[in-house]
Amino acid sequence: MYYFSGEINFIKRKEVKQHGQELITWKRAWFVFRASPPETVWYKDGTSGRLHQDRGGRLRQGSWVKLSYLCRHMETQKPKPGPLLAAIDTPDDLKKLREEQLPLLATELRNFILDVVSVHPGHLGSSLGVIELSIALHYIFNTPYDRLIWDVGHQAYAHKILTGRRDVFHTNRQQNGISGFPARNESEYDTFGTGHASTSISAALGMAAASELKGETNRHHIAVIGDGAMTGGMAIEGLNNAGASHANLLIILNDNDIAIDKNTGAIKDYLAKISGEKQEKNRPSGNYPNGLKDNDMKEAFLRSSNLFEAFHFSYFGPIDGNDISQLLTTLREVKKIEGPKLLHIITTKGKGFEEAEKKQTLFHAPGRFDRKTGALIAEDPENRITYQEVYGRTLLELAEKDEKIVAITPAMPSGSALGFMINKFPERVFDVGIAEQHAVTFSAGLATAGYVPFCTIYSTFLQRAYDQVIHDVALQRLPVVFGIDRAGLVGADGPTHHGVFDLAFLNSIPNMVVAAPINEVELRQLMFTASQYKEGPFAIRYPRGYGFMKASEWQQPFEKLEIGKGKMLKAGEKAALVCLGQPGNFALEAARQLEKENIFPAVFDLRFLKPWDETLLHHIFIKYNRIITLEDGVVRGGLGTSLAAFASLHGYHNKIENLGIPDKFIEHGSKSQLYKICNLDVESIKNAVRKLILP
Ligand SMILES: Cc1ncc(C[n+]2csc(CCOP(=O)(O)OP(=O)(O)O)c2C)c(N)n1
Repeated sequence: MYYFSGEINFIKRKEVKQHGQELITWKRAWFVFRASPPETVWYKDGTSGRLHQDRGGRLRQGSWVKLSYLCRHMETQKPKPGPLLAAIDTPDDLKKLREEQLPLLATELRNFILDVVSVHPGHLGSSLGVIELSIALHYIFNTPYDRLIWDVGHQAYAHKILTGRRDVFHTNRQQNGISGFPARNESEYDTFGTGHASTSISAALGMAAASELKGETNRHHIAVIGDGAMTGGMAIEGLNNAGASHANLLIILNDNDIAIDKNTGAIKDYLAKISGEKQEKNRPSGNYPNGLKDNDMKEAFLRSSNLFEAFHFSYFGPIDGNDISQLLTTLREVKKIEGPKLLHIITTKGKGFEEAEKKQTLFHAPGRFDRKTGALIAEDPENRITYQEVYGRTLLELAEKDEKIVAITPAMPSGSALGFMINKFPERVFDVGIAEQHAVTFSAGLATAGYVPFCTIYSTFLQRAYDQVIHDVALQRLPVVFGIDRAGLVGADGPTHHGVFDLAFLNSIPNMVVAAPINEVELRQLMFTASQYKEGPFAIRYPRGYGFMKASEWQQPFEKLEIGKGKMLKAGEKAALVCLGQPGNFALEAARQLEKENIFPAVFDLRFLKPWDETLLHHIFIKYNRIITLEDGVVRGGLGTSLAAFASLHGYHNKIENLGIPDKFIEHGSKSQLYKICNLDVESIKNAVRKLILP
């Protein structure tokens, strides 16, 4: 059985020829090769080929892939675990190790994670920081009977490797591979699916309440939550609820003093204070174990925290969370204590890899990097620029012209490229913590006072703030600009992070403008247009990563766009491709390629879902008998079903096909793989047009 899976880098431009004919040229190709041949090989330009396996199990040349070239790279893909780790398939195997062996196991785990993540990109620093904790928890507790929940879940790699996924860990975040986050359908050890922050306390409390109802008094429920996630509203709601209960709940506060970027807010300051100051030794109250032995442990147990005790939690710590023996001793004692309790541990994000410790933000999710030096291996952008950078740079330009422009981010300043504005106008950028609901209402407050807030939130996290968008912004027609980052399919982060619902959920809110740029210039023009719009909220959703234009082309002079106006991108006949946002580029390419088959679909870009261009829509329905809609969002409630409703309302009987995200959750994989699954890739669009047009 082969488990090859990963990425090949072609250092030089390479041409593969067959029968003297050039079939494909690339600089870089991705491949996925798993169990049963033949498997599809995907290339960056969206084309695919096939690999074959001969009877002896050796790969041989497929129709046009140069095998010797591929094999050389593929054989390096599967990492080898150290001897202790190689023997651990479940936590029962872990428990067979002696305590003295655990630090060595931690080293092996660290090396293994680094070997894999340096080649198959994923989250890194957070997992490196909790390796000792992961070992200690599975060593002391009886998982999966005892419930362990990882908040956000991006730090759960060691947990995954220790719970049966070592041999598939190198498939992490790839299509058909394991998820980058805990997922209930992947393992019984993943008791709760995570990806979004601050949910672990509520989920663990719910499980603890269920155990109480069932009389399972010996069952433990453990939520591991970072200092960043602890600032989220849900975490505080969970604390509030749990503190008034008798739940057998242990919260482990993993305090590494950083979120993705610098952590912000008063809780952060408070944690720093209680971590640093000499604590008073006489705790006023609490139910403490008697068997405390060494001085360190006594210290840990005798400390106090006003904040968590105000929530009726027994507070322990802070202790060194990268010290296995301290963790083991403390967890053994804490385990004996009933009711809600919180253990505060201090860890180092990126622990054990120098570059990751030094550059913690960069190594949160670094992409590919040199395993030895930590040097990042830059993606080859082919002289392109990301939408995020266009957004960040444009926002700065706008802010330079208008002092009322401010930016808001819920803990994602780097991800959303707000650094440009932070450098120049730090006082006009508000990082409000992992607090999307608050971010939206806070923006609404700024708007009431005449400011022009660019509330910049990833599409997937805006889901959290739906009521705030409706109640605090749209209902009051407050001119908040929503910069909806990473809209559409995001790729390897998978279903917890795909930004595919925003079109549908914003579409139904009155007073909203909802726009999606087809390219980088249009993003810029929409931002300019939105900055001058005073009638209510204006949402601009743009995709993750590189766009379609050359890096030198995006910075066009500002131009105000007519709100609600779409445009024709390509004239045609019989069929019309009606697009919203970046899928317009795929539609254009499909239409160009179809010309060779004498099929000439027209291509339209609506640009605005709301208000949309009714005049243009009537024109399309009258002129083109067959219509295909394309959107990088769920069809239900988005462009697709809205257009069908429009047809029905106006008595049109055109044949309509809707391409977009179907009514199911889309797994992780590369963006091009996922587009294909959703029939949004060029080939699928061509097929849809052929099917609709040909008799
Ligand atoms: C609701 C939500 N908002 C934003 C994010 C993006 N995000 C992922 S990890 C992270 C930082 C988490 O910090 P912390 O809890 O301290 O964990 P650490 O990475 O430091 O281990 C953020 C903001 C998210 N996952 N969910």
